Amino acid sequence: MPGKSEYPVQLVQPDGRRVLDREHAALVADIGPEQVRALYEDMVVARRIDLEATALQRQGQLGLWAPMLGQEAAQVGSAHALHPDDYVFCSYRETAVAYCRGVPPTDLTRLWRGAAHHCWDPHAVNMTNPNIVVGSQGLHATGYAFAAHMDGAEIATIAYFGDGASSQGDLAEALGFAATWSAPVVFFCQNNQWAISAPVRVQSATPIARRAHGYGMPGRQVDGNDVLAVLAVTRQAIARARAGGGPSFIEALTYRMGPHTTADDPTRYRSAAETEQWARRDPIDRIRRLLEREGHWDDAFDRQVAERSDAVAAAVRRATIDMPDPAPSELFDHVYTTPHPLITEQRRAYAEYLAGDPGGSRA
Ligand SMILES: Cc1ncc(C[n+]2csc(CCOP(=O)(O)OP(=O)(O)O)c2C)c(N)n1
Repeated sequence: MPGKSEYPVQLVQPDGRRVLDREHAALVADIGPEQVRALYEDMVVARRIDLEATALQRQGQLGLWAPMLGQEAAQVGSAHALHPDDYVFCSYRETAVAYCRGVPPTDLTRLWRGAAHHCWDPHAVNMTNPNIVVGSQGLHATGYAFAAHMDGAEIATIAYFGDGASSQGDLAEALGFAATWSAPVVFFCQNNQWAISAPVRVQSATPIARRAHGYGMPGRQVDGNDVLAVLAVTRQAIARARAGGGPSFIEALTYRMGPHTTADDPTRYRSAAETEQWARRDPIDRIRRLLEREGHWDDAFDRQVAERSDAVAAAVRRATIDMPDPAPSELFDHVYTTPHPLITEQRRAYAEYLAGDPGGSRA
């Protein structure tokens, strides 16, 4: 039997009823109806951006997209726990986190169109760009956090990664270092049950959060489709890190409702029954039910959120399609910070090739 502290923290049930958990409810005591509506709105807008980007890929406007459909509460809840001076180290799926950090929605698709080297300016929002190297962001977050700690800066970092990434050596190194050196980092695992076609049961024989204890840091599971519960546990972990208490580990139990990326077909490896079961725990429906039950839902609000989502999605679509194609030679601009003879030669040869003389004078 797991002890009480091993049950996933939950504050709102799928039907919208509150859970009696005074300890964690106290961490979000300041979140009244207006703030719940704001969390709801962020989840709806982020989902709309995500669906628009998926459609843009299907229409040939993006090379690839990694949908976060179903993971809105894990991302919006945790992002709202962060301070502006905290630093986010993400994977490739944190669209809702980026939106909550203040990334202009029109920047979110830039990299995925294959027409820019980055999506947004990381320094403007204290959040790295999409990172494809699975698990590496744990090391980056730990290094930044440790440096901040040595500088005496009272900030935290947060590393977002998936259940599959928890099997990477990079993560093990990051957890070990962060714990022994008390680095102010929060390891935020979105356990969305799948790493492409590999189910979570092949990643870990115990709940992933329990592994944190072996490294010497608190680890806690949370219902990742419950935005208030995620906000509560992330606030606790961020406060601990900022106060010098060291790292923590959060495992948010959620579900990737869509494909791994637009290049994937999940019907090849998982059942419709499983997906339907998780659809009944939809994070957005849950907060709508809470607002309805507690008398804070009305048609005007519903309309206002829908109109805002449509406007943001239209702006994302326009900006994506209007993105200018870069000059082919830009490919060589960011390889080294200073000129390099090999790159200079490659740039010259490529320009020659494009000019229709692939062999050039050496042919
Ligand atoms: C170091 C490394 N190994 C393998 C891959 C290929 N790869 C891309 S995504 C992925 C699965 C990651 O799953 P998970 O960490 O659970 O995150 P999710 O995609 O579910 O958000 C893999 C193996 C990679 N990008 N980087």
